[in-house]
Amino acid sequence: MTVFSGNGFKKNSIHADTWAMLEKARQDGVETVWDRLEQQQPQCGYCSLGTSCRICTMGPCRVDPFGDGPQKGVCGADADIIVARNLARMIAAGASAHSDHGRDILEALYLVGEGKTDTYKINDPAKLKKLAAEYGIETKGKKDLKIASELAWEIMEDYGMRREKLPLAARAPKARQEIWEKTSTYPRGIDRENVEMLHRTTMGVDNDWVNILLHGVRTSLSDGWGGSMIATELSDALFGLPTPKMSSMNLGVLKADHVNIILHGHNPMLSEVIAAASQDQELLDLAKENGATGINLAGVCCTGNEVLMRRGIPMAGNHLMQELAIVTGAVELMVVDYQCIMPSVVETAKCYHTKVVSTFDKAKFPGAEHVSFDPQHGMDIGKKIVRMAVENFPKRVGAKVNIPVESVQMMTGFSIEAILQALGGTPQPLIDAIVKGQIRGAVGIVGCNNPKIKQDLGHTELTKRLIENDILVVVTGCATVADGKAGLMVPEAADKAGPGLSAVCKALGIPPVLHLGSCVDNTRILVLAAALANTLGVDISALPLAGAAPEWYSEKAVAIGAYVVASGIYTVLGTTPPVFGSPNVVKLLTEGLDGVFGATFAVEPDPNRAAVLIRRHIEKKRAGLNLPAIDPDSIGLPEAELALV
Ligand code: BF8
Ligand code: SF4
Repeated sequence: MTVFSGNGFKKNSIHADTWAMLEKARQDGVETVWDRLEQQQPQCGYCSLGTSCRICTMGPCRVDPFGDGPQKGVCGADADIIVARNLARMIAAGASAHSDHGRDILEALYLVGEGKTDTYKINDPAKLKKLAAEYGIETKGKKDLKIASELAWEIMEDYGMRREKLPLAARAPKARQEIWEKTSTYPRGIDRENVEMLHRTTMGVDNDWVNILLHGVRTSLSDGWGGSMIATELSDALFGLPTPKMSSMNLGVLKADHVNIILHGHNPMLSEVIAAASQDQELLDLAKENGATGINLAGVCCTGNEVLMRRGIPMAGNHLMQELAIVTGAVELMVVDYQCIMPSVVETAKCYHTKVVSTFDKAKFPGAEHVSFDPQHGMDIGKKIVRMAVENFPKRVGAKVNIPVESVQMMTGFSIEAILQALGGTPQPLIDAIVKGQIRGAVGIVGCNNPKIKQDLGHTELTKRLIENDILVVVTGCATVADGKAGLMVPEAADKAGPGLSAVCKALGIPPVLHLGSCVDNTRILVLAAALANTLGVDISALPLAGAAPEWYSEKAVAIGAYVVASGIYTVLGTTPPVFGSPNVVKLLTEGLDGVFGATFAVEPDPNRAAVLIRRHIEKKRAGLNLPAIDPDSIGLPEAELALV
């Protein structure tokens, strides 16, 4: 097997599997996301600043916020309006993506409850009953399926217009709910907030940029305390509550002698049936007949996170690895559902024997084979797709196969219920450790990869700086793979943490970086924050918590950032949002929100500097709670500065 040193590609990523496969891609004549980013240079300055508008055909318009160019679009919209409208539409798109994913799971729950599918069953009746109680559904004497059907029917109302308040938002502390009420941002129906956002931002409707952004907040909250939370909670009820377990990561999880199937996208409905189908004896026998030792599944992106959390299925990579997984030449089939799937994977697959199979009728990929997914015939569809992979194994070209690294171990499965169980049933031990200062605070590092940033550098450097300063890190989404591959998510990584955090981790046998799941599972962070705040009798904004999205790219990340800040958690972004064309919007996001929501955004591409901002914030919050605190101004920048690209 050729050994690819990856020399020449070390600027693109911190990880050896990426370097090697970028070199192989070059040799195989395959174009990647990094090549296309280069072809796009220079990218449009107006769009980067958020001051271009193509909402109507009097435009497209551009506003020049610095020079002598036009200061208004054809309709008269200025930079503030245009930037606010663009940002609000990003929130609506992201919130819609998460919430529509939640809707698909909800429909599946309804079908299960009505006895219309036997593809899934209720895997966690306790969670189902807890949810039913939150929705005011009597459960005594009722069968699980009946509860499921009634609960699903009730949650469908969350998407409509009868609700004045989303029921799951009642999990937030009272003080937080009062802020939402006062600012008219308490989320009502999920679809309603999203549609109203689109309405308001069409030409000639809401032209008060503050008013637009406030509704952006409401829309994001309908995601965080609505659509995403529904996706997470119902996935737990249907597919099982994640519990701690070991798994592995990077391209080394692909097996040279197995049929390899990559699960890519976000919705676990399909991947759950693929996981079951891959254990089907007939298909395993067929794999053997075709010369393979077995059938191996590996995840990419958030579908990967879902099956990793619940089933311990290993993860081949995060967002920027989707093309490179195919470049190994060892993938028989990549099955995709929706979101974050680059259309380019179909082109990449053409250079190898890999089949790309799309499955959701709302997410088709020209050039891919489409097998329409339907939860009522889930298992047959799952088997059909696994069979396609097995039958494709003999077409593999041995000379093209290159699995460049050994896999790395990591620990996964930290649902909030599992964390509480590890703590003995209550958040009190965690609170005690925070009060004593053994743990200074907790930070959620979330979100994507973006080829504008050296892959995984933002996530891993920030994580290291935080844990070595006794700050517990929880991760979701693509940040998980970055930290997992860097060896930060095994119990032994406690040695890389400061003395306080290290002692807590060793006592509990957990890593200093906990995997909470996929991007819809950021709602687990909200639930944990609410539980801590409610136990202490304070608002979330009083807690020594922060969020960070060091390498974000997606509209979904904008929705997440907005609901996290609107829930009272300070959030640092690593990539620059397209808002800098409006100093007013920037001032509101980075300062003004504090007076209303008790939290703001910050933008800091350098993870070392981001760590300083977060540590200062955490110490300020500690002081506010009268906990032993370090003087924030004494926390200086570390000496080494990093080259980001
Ligand atoms: O929902 S972290 S690149 S995979 S958007 Fe996409 Fe970003 Fe990854 Fe998951 Ni989330
Ligand atoms: Fe131009 Fe106004 Fe139309 Fe936007 S809405 S494209 S700024 S005319």
